[in-house]
Amino acid sequence: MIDFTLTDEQKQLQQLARDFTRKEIIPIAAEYDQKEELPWQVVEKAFEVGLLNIAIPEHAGGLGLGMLDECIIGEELAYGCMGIYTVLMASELGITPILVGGTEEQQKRFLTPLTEKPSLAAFALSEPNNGSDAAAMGTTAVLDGDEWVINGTKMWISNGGVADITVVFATTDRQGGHRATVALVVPKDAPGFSWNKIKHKMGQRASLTSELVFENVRVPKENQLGGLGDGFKIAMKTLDKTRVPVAAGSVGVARRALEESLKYAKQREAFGKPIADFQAIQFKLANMAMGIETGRLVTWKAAWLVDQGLPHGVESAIAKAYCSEMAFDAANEAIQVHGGYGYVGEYPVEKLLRDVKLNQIYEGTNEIQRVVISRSLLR
Ligand code: COS
Repeated sequence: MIDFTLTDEQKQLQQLARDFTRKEIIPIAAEYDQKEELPWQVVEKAFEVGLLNIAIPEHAGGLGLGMLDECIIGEELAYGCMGIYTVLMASELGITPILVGGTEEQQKRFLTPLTEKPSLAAFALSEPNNGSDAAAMGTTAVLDGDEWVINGTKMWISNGGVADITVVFATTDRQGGHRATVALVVPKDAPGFSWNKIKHKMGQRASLTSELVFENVRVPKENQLGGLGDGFKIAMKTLDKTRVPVAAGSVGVARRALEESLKYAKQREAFGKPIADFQAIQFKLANMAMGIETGRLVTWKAAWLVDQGLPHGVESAIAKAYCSEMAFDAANEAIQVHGGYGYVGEYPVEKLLRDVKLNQIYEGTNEIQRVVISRSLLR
């Protein structure tokens, strides 16, 4: 049976996120984009209303919301600002390896504190010289008695440094490939752990992106998720899930692009009538609507598969790649509809394009999504 009806609870979550976006995100989005600063007050308010770290299961003190819930909320938040949404989304990304690879005791130990005060998690896989070939990581973990000692540098880490906990992927043998990888939970205050903010990003400037440096950082063996050699697979299983909220955010950006374009096209006149009366503009609007509708469907389908515990890696890759490209096109066309005004900061559409460009890159480039999809076709 197929049913696209949202439950009453999901409708309430959607309304909550929509109101939150209108009240707390839209009014400050441009300012924090310009300042290149993470608006911590939004994290605090999201915590207050129950929109932060929503995937933490009930046994660890959280709401235990599902992936479809996360996508419904994510579309609304990203409508207001993709960068601010990334702050919250990246925290769910940081939580997910603990859900995928952690024991119930570890989930309680690491995640319950995140339910007690406004706090973020982070996920540290990419490195300065290594992104798509994730198994070839250079950050090392050496066992010394009952402790892991971590050395190396991670790059492009959302919430990096401000997160209370960071899941760090490291290798115990650089020649050992994915079978020598390990996933370790590192607390923010671990001695030897430092970070540097990456500045002058093109977009998503309200989200903090950092380089993380590990110099003989020690964590107890109990902070290891899964077994020795499981690190890479935990990362892959995590990304198979967390690419879906990237797709949902992209749909939110595309919806904003359409709504801004509709508003402008009805009010701007050319040749004696609103530009919305011209088929050249109408077709752009129609194309945006077609992309949003199809994008939301693939996203919700992938989310549903995650929630059902069914295989979802290919569908999440399709949703992530399709939606991020659809949203980039929608933002680009929104600028075209706005003409010169779209190219300057006075209208929000140029920010949509800058922000959503990253959706084609992070959580695996869209080329990597096509690797995942085509490998499954050819298997
Ligand atoms: N779930 C579970 N296991 C998986 C998996 C998945 N999605 N993908 C691969 N594996 C397993 C394989 O089954 C294989 O296991 P065995 O050796 O036991 O048979 C192992 O992991 C290695 O798989 P594979 O050889 O396919 O890995 P590759 O090195 O070829 O890498 C890609 C596969 C390219 C898909 C992977 O490196 C990737 O996703 N890269 C992008 C990383 C990324 O998204 N970075 C963004 C960081 S977050 S901003």
